[in-house]
Order: sequence, then C-alpha cells, then structure tokens
Amino acid sequence: MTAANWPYQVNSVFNPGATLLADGSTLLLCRVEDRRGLSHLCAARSVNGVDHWQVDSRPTFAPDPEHFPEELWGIEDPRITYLPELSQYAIIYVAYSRGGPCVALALTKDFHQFERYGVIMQPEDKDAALLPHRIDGRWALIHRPAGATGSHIWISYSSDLHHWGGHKQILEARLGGFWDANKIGLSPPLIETSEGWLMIYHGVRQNAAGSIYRLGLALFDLNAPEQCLKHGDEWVFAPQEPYEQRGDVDNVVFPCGYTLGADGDTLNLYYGAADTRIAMTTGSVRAMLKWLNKRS
Ligand code: BMA
Repeated sequence: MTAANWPYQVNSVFNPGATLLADGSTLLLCRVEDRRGLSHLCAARSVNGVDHWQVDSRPTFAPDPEHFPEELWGIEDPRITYLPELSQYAIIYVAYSRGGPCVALALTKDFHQFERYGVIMQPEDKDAALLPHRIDGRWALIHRPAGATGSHIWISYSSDLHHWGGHKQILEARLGGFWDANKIGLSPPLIETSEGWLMIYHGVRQNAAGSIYRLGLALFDLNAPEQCLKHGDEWVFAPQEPYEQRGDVDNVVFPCGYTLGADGDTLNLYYGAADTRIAMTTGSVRAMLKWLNKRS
C-alpha cells in the first residue's frame, strides 16, 4: 500500500502493526504521516492479508495531545499483541513528546474504541512490544531505551501494565564494523515457538551516505525471556528492491507486525519500506530457527 491507497490526503504510510482478527482476516494498524509531518494510526483490513485492503475513511487512532501531552508530535510504529487474559489487543506505540519519543500503551477490543494507559516508558525509548501472557505472574515488555554509548534491547516487568520494574538489558548492539553495531531495536513482537521466543530485530549501520536498516534474529528462553539463547551474526533481510532503497528515508525495511498462518509456520511479515510505503514478505518460523541453530 502507498499514500495513493488512502481515502484522505497523506504524505506516506509505513511501519504497520499487524494482527489476525477473530474472523481470520488481517488488520494492519498503519503509521500514517500527514503533510505536516506528524503521524497517526489508521486501520486497513484484508480477508487474505495480501490484497483488497479496506482502509478506514478517517484516522482510526489519532494523537490526543490535549489529554496526553506526550502525543504532541504524533504517534508512531504500533506493535499489536493479543492478550487472551484480558480478551483485548494491546497496542504499544511511540508517543512523540516534546522530550523525545516514549513508549505508550492502549487497549482495544475492536480497533474502534481505545483505552489509553498513557506513557509506560519515558523518553528516549521506542521499539517496544508486550509478550502475550504473563511470565511468572508478570507482564513483560521488550523495549529499546536510547543510551549515550549505544542503544540496546531491554525487558521490563509489571503486574498491572501501569507500573514497570525489573529492568534488564537482554540484547546488546555489537561494536565496530558489524551490520548491527551501536544501535538495535525490536522489530515486530516476539514470536512464541517451542524452542523459545524468536526475535526479529533491526540493526542500524551508519555510514558516510546515511544509514541502512536491516533485520537479524535472536532466540530467548521461554520461561526466562531475559536469557538470550542464540544470536545470529549475519543479517537475514535487507533493503534490496527499489521500493526499499528509495523513499523519504532511503534503505529502510522496518517491520512492526506479523501474522502466523494456520500451519503455525508461515509468517506474513509487514514492514515499512523506505519510510514511504507498506510491503509484505513471507517467511518460515522453522527455517529461521534452523538458521539460528547453524549460525549462532
Ligand atoms: C527509526 C524509527 C522508524 C523509522 C526508522 C527509519 O528510528 O523512527 O519509525 O522507520 O527510524 O527512519
């Protein structure tokens, strides 16, 4: 999808969260940047998750800076996790505040009405998603605080989704010449597999021409998700097609959501391409686990 698919005038559509709805259709919650440069979220629905997208005629979830001043400069990059315990979808999104980006939470049953919990991680923090169920009685949030000497991936825990603690760094950006040196972040929510929580993360390589956003894999213990079991050295997905290499921000592939097929293996991964448009790629969870077993 591109801005041309939108029923109202926008600059760009990218970085969508994704989920399957109860009827088996796919919902994308897309980041939509308007022509002021500020983002809101808009839902697009498709029966097969590939084409014939029905886009809401107005913003589905818009910033509300009057009641939530942290949303002053828009809301971005949603990650959706269905929480069976609450029978609700959790949307973790970036609220772009005057103090920088921070992590915010809203719950919804239907993607029409939303209950905001407000900011749950103060600036600078982003690239966050909830695990779908409690671990040892506590909800777990993966997120990426910005550090002065590098940006790494962390986990935090909460018993009520409001108050967070038990903060631990779980994946450190590498150094030097690596494709993921200095700055990494969670991409879509973790994928629960029999071997552990599979993480697709982005690594940012800064070079003289700008930066390149590519994807890598890591695996975490199912019962203790702060424990990294495997971490692949090489990237697995990178900007390659013209629509990924050229746009408002060149050389970016940035997934915020996936859906899992009925076979429990085929992943539809939805991503922003060059901060301009929405693309999809498929993958196999089994193949990713196999790759990690060989390469880490
Ligand atoms: C990251 C996020 C994403 C964006 C990417 C590339 O820091 O802000 O929203 O897609 O940069 O510009």
